[in-house]
Amino acid sequence: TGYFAAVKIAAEKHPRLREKTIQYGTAGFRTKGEELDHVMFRMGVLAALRSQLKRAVIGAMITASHNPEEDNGVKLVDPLGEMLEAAWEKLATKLANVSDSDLPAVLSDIVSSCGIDTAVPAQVFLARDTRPSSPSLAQAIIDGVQAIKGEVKDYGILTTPQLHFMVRCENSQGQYGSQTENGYYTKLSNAFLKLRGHEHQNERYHPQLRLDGANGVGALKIKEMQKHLNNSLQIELFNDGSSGKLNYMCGADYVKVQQTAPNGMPKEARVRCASFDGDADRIVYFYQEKNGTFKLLDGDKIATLVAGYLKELVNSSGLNINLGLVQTAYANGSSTSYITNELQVPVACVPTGVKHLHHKALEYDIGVYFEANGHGTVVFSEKIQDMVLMAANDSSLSKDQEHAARRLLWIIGLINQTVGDAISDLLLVETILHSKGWSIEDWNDAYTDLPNRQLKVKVKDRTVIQTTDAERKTTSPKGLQEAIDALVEKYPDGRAFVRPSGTEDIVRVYAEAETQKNADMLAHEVSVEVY
Ligand code: 16G
Ligand code: ZN
Repeated sequence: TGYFAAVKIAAEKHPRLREKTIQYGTAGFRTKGEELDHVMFRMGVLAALRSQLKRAVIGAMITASHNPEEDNGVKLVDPLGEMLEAAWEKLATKLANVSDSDLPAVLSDIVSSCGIDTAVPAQVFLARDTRPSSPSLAQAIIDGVQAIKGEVKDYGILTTPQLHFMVRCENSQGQYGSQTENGYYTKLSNAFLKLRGHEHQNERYHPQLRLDGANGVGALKIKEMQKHLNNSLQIELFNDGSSGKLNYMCGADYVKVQQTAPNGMPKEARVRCASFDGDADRIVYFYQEKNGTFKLLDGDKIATLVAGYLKELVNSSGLNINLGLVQTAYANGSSTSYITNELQVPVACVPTGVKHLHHKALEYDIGVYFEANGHGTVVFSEKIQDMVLMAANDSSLSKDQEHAARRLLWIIGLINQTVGDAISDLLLVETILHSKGWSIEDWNDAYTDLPNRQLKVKVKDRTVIQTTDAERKTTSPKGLQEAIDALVEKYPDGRAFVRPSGTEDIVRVYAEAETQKNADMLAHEVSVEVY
């Protein structure tokens, strides 16, 4: 048909020049920017087809998150702002790797097997982070969408979560907010300012924060957000992209993995600091003690702060709401006991990867999820959002109940429920610390992380390692789990697991124990078993 002829012609502009296969993994496609032109074109086509299938706008985000500046990648965003459905990850992988001459046949196959009506108008929302290779890759996506007569709305530079937000707004007919950058800042800042009230300082909370922007898009966008905050929060920005290189010795991943402060920031004791990753979907906090010791407050610390605060509000509101927290095996054992025993919030554990956490969190009325690396958010069921809205305006409730319901309502407005969002999470953490009158030290003192160690082991074939119980136990090779159990047994508060990485050709080992020395020894001993 003419339709596929158009694709064929366009493919001549974006030919597949490399034989190397590439996979749509947990974070979309990701590799060197120069290897991605044909992949982008084909993802433009695929996004348009998915838009026709769903009769909704689909998003395409060009980013490689915390990877080096030379890398790039693309992720597609589903209608409600979620990550792409797993079955389509497979289609994406197939489409990206076929030869140019087989392209029309594979597309034909997708159209017929999914039952896509190609007469339906297609619309794709497109955005990119600040990488130099992104503008030309964006053009390849546009060519892909247009090759099958779809329409593109190109937002230019946005954070990943901002694009997810736009897609959700558009597909929920304005119920979620307005699908513009200004709509995003307005929705979040309105909620933030209401939650903050008039006193910006509260006991040991001070409204000054130092932020590492990873020299990326988050730095640009937090400056925009700040214009809407009326000075209620004073963010001093470092690594704002004006001179440094994206993610180079800075950013949330660097800070978390290296357990150290980023370059380019003053080292001053007891100052509250935060760090975004390259596309602003992760955040970690940190500070330095008086004696110079570096203290990291990662996704687990954020999760416990958020779940604890929401629990207080739910209790005060008197509403019947079930609240739960979702973690992965990497969550520090202390965080899990603290949240279970002290905060009395149920905890679920799922395999690594945002989609598993998000999916599980939807099972609760209010589901909080965070990975230790700083990616996370909160999701609220429709039923609970309606219930909170009613209660916030119900004058028959006690003053305290109504007040708590109103704060819950504003918190719902402050959160980007589609995906982890560093800007939204920052405003949420600042709101809770302000409300409690806490310094960052008060927050950190809630519980003490168990010392832990992560190691990478290179093996011949990592697929021989198979796991169960949310990756906490191995089922293959035979005898490995028994060996790990025997090692763990030797150490007080010991815990260890191994899993094949989803992003690198290695096996990851995690161990925690009462002392750093023991955690290190346990990790080492377990990796010897794996090898
Ligand atoms: C991806 C995941 C991240 C996970 C990481 C684990 C998304 C959007 N990203 O980056 O959540 O923590 O993979 O990597 O799901 P690993 O399998 O190499 O340990
Ligand atoms: Zn990211």
